[in-house]
Amino acid sequence: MKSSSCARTLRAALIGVAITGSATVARAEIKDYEFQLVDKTIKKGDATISVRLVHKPDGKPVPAAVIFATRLDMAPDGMQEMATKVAPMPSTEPGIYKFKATLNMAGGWQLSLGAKVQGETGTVENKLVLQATP
Ligand SMILES: [Cu+2]
Repeated sequence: MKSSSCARTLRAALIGVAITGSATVARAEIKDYEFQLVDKTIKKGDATISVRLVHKPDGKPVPAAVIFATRLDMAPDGMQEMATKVAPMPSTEPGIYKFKATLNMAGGWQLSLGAKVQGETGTVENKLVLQATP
């Protein structure tokens, strides 16, 4: 009698853990996605910047996300006010997103990106730093 009520208590405790655990996973899911630069170094001038959106737990590329490039500026070199336009370009590779930009100065550039992923709530937001070479 005593041991079976113990088992019941334990089972209830385990169910509690399982529910708490899955709630944590759901909240953390958008954090499982990140942008990665395909090339960290790009020649200055008219450039094509390619980024990969990946689901970190399995490393898989994420196609069909809604991407918005918010800003490209020279903040890494202390020139936040030096910004340039970023225009999305078509990409043929799933999970790869391309942008056209004029990097008119060699040095560090920061690309701020956002994404909405199908089936996930929230927004992926990353800042990527690339180097423009002379
Ligand atoms: Cu600059």
